[in-house]
Amino acid sequence: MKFPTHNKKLIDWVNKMARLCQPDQILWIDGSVEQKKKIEEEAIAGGEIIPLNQEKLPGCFLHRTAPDDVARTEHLTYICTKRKRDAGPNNTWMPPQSAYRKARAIFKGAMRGRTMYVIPFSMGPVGSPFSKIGVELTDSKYVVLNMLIMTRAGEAVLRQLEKDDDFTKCLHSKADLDINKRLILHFPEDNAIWSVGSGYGGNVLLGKKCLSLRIASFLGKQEGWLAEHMLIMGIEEPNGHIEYIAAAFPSACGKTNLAMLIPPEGLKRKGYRIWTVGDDIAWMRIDSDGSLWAINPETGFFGVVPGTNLQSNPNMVETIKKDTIYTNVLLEPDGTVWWEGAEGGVPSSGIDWQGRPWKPGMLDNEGRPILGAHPNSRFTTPISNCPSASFRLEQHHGVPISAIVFGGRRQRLVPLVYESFNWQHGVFIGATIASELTAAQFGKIGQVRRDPMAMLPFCGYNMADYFRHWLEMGKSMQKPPKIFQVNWFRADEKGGFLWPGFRENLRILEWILQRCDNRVGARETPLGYLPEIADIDMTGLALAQESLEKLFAIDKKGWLEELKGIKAFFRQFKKDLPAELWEEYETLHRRLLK
Ligand code: GTP
Ligand code: SPV
Ligand code: MN
Repeated sequence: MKFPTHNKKLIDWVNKMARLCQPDQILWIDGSVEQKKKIEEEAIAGGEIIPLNQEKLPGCFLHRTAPDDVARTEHLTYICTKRKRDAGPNNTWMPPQSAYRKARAIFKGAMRGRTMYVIPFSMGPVGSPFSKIGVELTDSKYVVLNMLIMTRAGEAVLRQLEKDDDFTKCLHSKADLDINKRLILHFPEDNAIWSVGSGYGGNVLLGKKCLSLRIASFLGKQEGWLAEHMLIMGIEEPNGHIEYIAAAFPSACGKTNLAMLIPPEGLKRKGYRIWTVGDDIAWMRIDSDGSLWAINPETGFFGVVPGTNLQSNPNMVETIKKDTIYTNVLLEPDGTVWWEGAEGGVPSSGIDWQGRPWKPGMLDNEGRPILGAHPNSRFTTPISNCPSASFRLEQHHGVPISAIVFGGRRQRLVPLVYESFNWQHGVFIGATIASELTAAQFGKIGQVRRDPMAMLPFCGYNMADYFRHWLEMGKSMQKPPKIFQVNWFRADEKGGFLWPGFRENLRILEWILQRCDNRVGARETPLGYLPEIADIDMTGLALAQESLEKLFAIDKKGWLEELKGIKAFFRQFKKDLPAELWEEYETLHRRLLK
């Protein structure tokens, strides 16, 4: 066949993988509108996607995954380094040899009767010093259509590969979507990813978590930069000045919602405006000015659908009206879609996310309501359609970061916001955040687990080395960003949220920015700097004084308990854990006992 590239490494690899998977044909994705249309038509004909009402939702489609393939399967996700030590205690490890052998048996002939698509893609603007190139081979049209939204894919990337033949080799096949033959394998030392047996987002859009976090974090350690599970947003102040922050929260803990918030009524008079750079991944490097700069390597949002409405996220409601692929939501009779927590009323009937007739109030065998949309149903939508999209998305050097924010979902203990004493203490805070599990990962919802920097499922190497890398990055900067922790999810005794969250979170971001340029004081506590309640602008928010006090209360006994969990977590790393983190642990312990 004729190849649209001269890159011999690429041609040889495509041929080799085709011999393994045995597709009927190979098609190179060029990024053209015509080719995309053709693939859409074929995907419709084959039932892989359902076109939605094109008058109300132009360019939108619905896709349903298998009922056991609706979230990332962390227990089937492996880091395959030669030495087990290099994957660390928090990753599931398999030696590369046996991983390749196991997977090869599943990939063998898996694409028979199918087309193998070759998707050349760039994470980050093509040609930027931040960017990395990948090539994904897949037998899924759904993956192709999603990758065209989430990444810069096609011709321009192939041209870039003529100059520089370094790329991440990404192989994916749905095979027979059997959970017992599902493997998501990362080979950081070979710059390769093999994923088989799944059709769900994070498992198969290999540019996302697999390349941009697991492989990229490994590369970042070697090359001196950071790949993080963070949103990036710009906050424009009334004088026109824009400050950028990056924030890491675990899956389904509010990154997308925060990244594009609209200021609350009470703060409108101040004239703030939010610019969205990214909602999930940040690549950050130290630029020639000695400060930290970030890009979002993606071009789309793969966001949680349920709960998206005009109250929670008006910018997203606008964004997903066109050019959007919906996965696992309810189909209404008029060809539109619905989900729990959508705008407007509940439809009187529809087809649920599993393709079954649905009516409100239906119960399953155990008497629980049958949901119209899966709790982890998702939309894939271009950032360029978002009304708050930053004008700096294509800039090759990204945006300068003033503050780094860590957060989790904690009903108790963690205050609404506090600031670290310094970078090292900030790294300790990031390394010890914990969160309650959500529907974004298989597991028991609500259970608290430690999720350092929200990277537990995404760090492609030993987390002890990752912490050391964070400490070193801080030393290499002239003016490192300040580090904060937030918790939007603190609850009262009945489990109700004490803080209204969503757009009201801007009030906390305002305090954070004021701290960044020393415009406001703070209270020194054992945990770090806490705000004086009076310094947070509460105009237009009727929050009982009692709730406010609870939001900032420090439960010393509770924290001493928490330290036990932290100790157990740190101990897993044995001698590899940087001494600085034990030092922070000890000083926090002492401060709490005082
Ligand atoms: P991933 O895409 O999985 O990485 O998730 P994410 O971090 O982008 O989470 P997202 O913004 O999609 O929010 C997930 C859930 O958290 C939604 O159901 C929201 O309703 C809820 N949520 C977001 N922000 C807030 C908040 O400030 N307060 C409360 N109580 N809930 C929130
Ligand atoms: C997450 O789970 O953090 C996501 C969704 O952003 S997925 O791409 O499936 O990982
Ligand atoms: Mn995420």
